[in-house]
Amino acid sequence: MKNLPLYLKILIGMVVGIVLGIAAVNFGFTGVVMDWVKPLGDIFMRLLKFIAIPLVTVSLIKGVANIGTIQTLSSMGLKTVLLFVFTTVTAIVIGLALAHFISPGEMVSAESVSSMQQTYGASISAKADLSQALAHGSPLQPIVDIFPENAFAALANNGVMLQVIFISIIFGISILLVGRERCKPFMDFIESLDAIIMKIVELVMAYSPIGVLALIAGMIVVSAGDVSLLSALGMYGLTVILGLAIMILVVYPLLIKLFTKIPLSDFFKGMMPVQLLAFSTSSSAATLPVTMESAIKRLGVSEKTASFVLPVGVTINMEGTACYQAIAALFIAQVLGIELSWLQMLVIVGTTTLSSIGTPGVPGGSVVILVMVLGSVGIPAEGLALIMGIDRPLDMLRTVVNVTGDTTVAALIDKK
Ligand code: DAS
Repeated sequence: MKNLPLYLKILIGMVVGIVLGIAAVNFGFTGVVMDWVKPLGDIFMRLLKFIAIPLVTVSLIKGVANIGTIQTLSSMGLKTVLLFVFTTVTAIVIGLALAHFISPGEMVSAESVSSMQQTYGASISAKADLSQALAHGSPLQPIVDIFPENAFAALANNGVMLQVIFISIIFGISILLVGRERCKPFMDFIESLDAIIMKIVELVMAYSPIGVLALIAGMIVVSAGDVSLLSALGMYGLTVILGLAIMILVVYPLLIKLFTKIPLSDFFKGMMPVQLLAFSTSSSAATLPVTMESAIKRLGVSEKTASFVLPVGVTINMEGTACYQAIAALFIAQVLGIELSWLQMLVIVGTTTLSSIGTPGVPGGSVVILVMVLGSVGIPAEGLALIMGIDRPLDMLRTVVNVTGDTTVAALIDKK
């Protein structure tokens, strides 16, 4: 068991949690699960929330500051960042639309949804905050609320994720304007803090099999053994796969067809080895050497463009991850019975675009960042336990989309 890969341990934890929850409901020891098992899941949620704000802050400051060290002000740099944002927002809109129309989370029975709401305190407060702000403040109140009155209070107070994002971005932009040289001591500090936080994420993820087991067992008991949760989870997985497939089979080929001279057959053939490696490693960073070689040798992208666009893409461009995070956020809201307003959907587009800039390419990185996306619209992060069990196969697929997106943008910049 010790040598099993983490994702398998999480999957086993999820299965054991489901069996334990169903057994507790059928054999009458739900109290034991709620008193002695569920708290282990609460600890896991606290650990994720504890590390989310430092991770978001450091990875966004780094992400924004690093954009500036790669001649963003050059025309290629600016075009590259704009194309990354365009393709990332496209992926998120596709994800939100699919999750909205398929509504995988609404397969959960109404009784389960209401009991989940009571237990997990579905903080509809976010919606209330937004509607209260709209009711009492000006329509721009939610925008005003993004600006912190006190940076330290904002970083300390878990609930104002949008203010944390604002602080991180304004810091990153200011580092660009002051100049990296003058900020070197601070950036060295940020780099080492980043390494420490990554290690903490690793330690937190080491506890995740227990955490997921405990959270899932608690959810099954709370929903009185209602297994519609599982069919909802299956439909969620299919929704993510559909969103990723649209990116790979429609969006990228369309962009290649419309704006480059690369024959689609060459594009698909050229991407095959890259996609296979991305699928098997689940890491865009590990795939980068093959992505570079394929872009240059098989797709005819110039070395100058490939060696600029692709390393940046691996760092700040993750369309597969962005599409998945949008679907996951909506799915969890649906399971917890939270109706999201269009304004909150817009906030998800914004935070998911930013989170995909800051998502570290470490196992579980996108799960911790998802805490930020959920937090930005007040969705309780407990729902993460539901999706973590099947995260690995979806991670493999979204990494394939990430590397294909990077290559497509490189080809567009090169106009080959
Ligand atoms: N595995 C990440 C990557 O390397 C994607 C993710 O975690 O969502 O692209």
